[in-house]
Amino acid sequence: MSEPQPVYSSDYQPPAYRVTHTELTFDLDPASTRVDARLTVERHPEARPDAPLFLHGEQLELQSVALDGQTLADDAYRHDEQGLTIADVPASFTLDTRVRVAPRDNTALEGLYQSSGMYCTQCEAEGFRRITFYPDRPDVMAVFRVTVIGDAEREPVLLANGNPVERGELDGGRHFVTWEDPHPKPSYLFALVAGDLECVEDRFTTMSGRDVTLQIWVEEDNLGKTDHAMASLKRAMRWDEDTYGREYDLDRFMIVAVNDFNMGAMENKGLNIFNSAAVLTHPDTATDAAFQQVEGIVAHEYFHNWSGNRVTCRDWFQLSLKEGFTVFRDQSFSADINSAPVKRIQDVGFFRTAQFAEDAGPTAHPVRPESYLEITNFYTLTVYEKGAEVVRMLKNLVGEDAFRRGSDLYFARFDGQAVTIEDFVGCMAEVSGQNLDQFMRWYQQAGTPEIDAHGEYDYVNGEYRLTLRQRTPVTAGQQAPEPLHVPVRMGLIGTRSGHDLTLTLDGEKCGRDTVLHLRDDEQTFVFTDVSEAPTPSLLRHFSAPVKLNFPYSREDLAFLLTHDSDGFNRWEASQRLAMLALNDLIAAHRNGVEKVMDNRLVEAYRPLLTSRSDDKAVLAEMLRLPSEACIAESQPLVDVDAIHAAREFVRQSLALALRDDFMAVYEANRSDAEYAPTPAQIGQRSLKNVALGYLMAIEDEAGIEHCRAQFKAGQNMTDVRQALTLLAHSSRDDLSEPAIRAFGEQWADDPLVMDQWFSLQVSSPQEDVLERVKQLMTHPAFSLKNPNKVRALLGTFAHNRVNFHRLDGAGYALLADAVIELDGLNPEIAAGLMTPLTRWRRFDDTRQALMQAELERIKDRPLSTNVFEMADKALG
Ligand code: B3K
Ligand code: ZN
Repeated sequence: MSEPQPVYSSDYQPPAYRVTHTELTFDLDPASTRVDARLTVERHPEARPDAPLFLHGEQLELQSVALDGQTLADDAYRHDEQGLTIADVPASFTLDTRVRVAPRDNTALEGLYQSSGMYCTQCEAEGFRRITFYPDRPDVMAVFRVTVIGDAEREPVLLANGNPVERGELDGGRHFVTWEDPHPKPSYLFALVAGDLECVEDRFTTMSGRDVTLQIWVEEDNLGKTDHAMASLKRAMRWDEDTYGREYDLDRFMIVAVNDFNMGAMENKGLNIFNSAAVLTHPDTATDAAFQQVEGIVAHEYFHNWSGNRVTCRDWFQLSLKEGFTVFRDQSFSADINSAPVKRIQDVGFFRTAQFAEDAGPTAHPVRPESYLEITNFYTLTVYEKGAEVVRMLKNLVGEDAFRRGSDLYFARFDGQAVTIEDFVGCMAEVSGQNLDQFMRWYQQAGTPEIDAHGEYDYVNGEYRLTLRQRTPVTAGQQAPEPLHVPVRMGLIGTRSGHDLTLTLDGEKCGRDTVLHLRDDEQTFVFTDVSEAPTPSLLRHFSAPVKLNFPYSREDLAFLLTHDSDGFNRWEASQRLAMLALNDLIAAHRNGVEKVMDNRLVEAYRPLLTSRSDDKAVLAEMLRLPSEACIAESQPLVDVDAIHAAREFVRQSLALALRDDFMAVYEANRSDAEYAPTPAQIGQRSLKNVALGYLMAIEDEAGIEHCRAQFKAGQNMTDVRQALTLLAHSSRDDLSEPAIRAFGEQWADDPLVMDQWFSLQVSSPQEDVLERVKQLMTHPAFSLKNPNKVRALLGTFAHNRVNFHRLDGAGYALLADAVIELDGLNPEIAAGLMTPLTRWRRFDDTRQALMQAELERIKDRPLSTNVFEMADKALG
């Protein structure tokens, strides 16, 4: 195979031909599905008359091509690995092609494939070219009419985008349904589903009074697991009307759950296809976290109907135009209907761990990348989550009101078009009158900016001078990063009074909380009329995706932890305080010095445990120590063992010192109330389970009894799974093994619960985990062909810090073997799985050498472009 060629953003050319109408007929068969396509094609008025027509097409068995009804001879076109080129075509014409594809053999799960016997599709980004010959690019938008023919018994349900317009019986026990989608769409939004499915139906009346049918299609056994997704969908539809003025635009909205799916879900027009893990819930089988995830993903895909479908991307470099904006929209939705501070704390906690790591590694790229080998590798935390942070900053910069006017303008002006990030930001600049040119660098520069801050209080003049200095690290392809426009939300808290002080900046009063605009490398902000020495509360709500350094003392942090009026920053203070203690212990471990617990952390925790705060979820987050991965991000070089030892030491010291308080919290927060995924209940369970975790860290006898009882009698999966995880991770086999066995037997027939069973076993800190992974790979419920299983078992293991990074390299070898094998089946999942190996430069010499060797072993194989690109970048 020839070496894959990069695609560059700067090479963009508008399409020479557009397709106005696309008519497809699928005659379904597992081994040989016939796909007939009739495209109505027009040459772009500005294209050269001799421009050839190019249609993408991969892994298609071509049977015939006809232009305006005339079958083309073999020498009238060229057919190669990439597609079909016809040199000589008129200005407008129809093109008929017939191809065959084999859904049964499609293990990559891109294009048309089979999952648990049903047919389904995944076309974003470039899967449609595995279905038929087509200009498979988002800036070609057509109206689709689709006929699906299947076996009336095996596939009683035949779905595609839009509305059904015709159906009927055919010979040989076959039947068909024809669907029409009136909204022009790019090929990546095409979808088809066929199988033996049942549906749960509901209705929604839109703000203009239109009646919409809502359907969730599932396998019969799962009919009892759709309530929460349906309720979430209706909430999301209402929220988008209230918050963005966006109304749904078809007569029906369908969701289908499939078991084999590469990611969470896909926003195909009117026919969203979901990983069953992202739609099915039941209190007995899904945790609170899963309920919240389903709510967020259902909303996310629904919101794409406007941010993505009605207004789409000109090319795949603009991916964050739809993804960053839609993640921001789903985060805002979840914050609005749940606890807003907790949502922000959880999102930021994840972001700073995972996206910061990506931004600091060899696969770092800007929110809008400039080149790629394989676009599938760019559905990243940077494009999605950092992209969402950039939209959040925009909103903070232009203000709530202008942001809404800007989004209204964007949707109105570009409805039905394929556009760029400039078009979006341009609307915000236009309505707000602000110059956002410098802001655009957020889309162009990779790497996490660092801000060093320091402040000085001048008693005599009542002035506080805050100096902020920013720098963005050099990353591949970006040697001289330029200063960014950074919104820094902040307040000053009077150290004596404990209250937010009124701020006066440049002679202007600006309330008790303001946004500083940092634009230069270094800027000093002078606050006047500062009546008492303040402690600054900086980067409130994490107002920019940066690392902020401020020389806070432990006393400052203990003070902020109780007095900051911003709930997010109270949590932030708890994490910073814990980090100071952890850093001392990491150093002690490395230097072989005896570890001593920082009593100030204990004293900061004590009042939290007795507080009557009604936001139990925030409290739970404050009591949770930073994860090992999060701690690792703050270290210049990752010392896996020292981090683990330090964190365990802090956990156990806190548990010993505050044992009775943790026990009291645990006991006070048990409840017999019927399960509901409400913020209040979720917060209470979360706090109770954090307390149980501390008790189990010291294997407290009464704690163990509580844990066993909770496992046996738990009223919901949240409690059962938490108890099981604690038992499974304990050092005592008599606690772990019987519980693991009982749970595995009880849930053997439920694939989503078995995913949890795989995952909780291999996230254990105990030493036998690698052997367990190997053994579980042979378990009948495991399959390398199912992405959820791969993520649950191998993905979880690769994030198990102590066990994946074993000093003998066996963890790395196991992952590399899996990547190689999986690459032959599903390149997208294989490439994602190898991410932890790409971070090799962050570790000690021994581990670096071992990881590098595995990457080289991978790279020496014949590979998919996906895995090649990852290995090449990692080693490059
Ligand atoms: N847009 C899809 C992602 C498709 C990824 C394809 N490899 C899901 C989402 O972001 O909503
Ligand atoms: Zn999305």
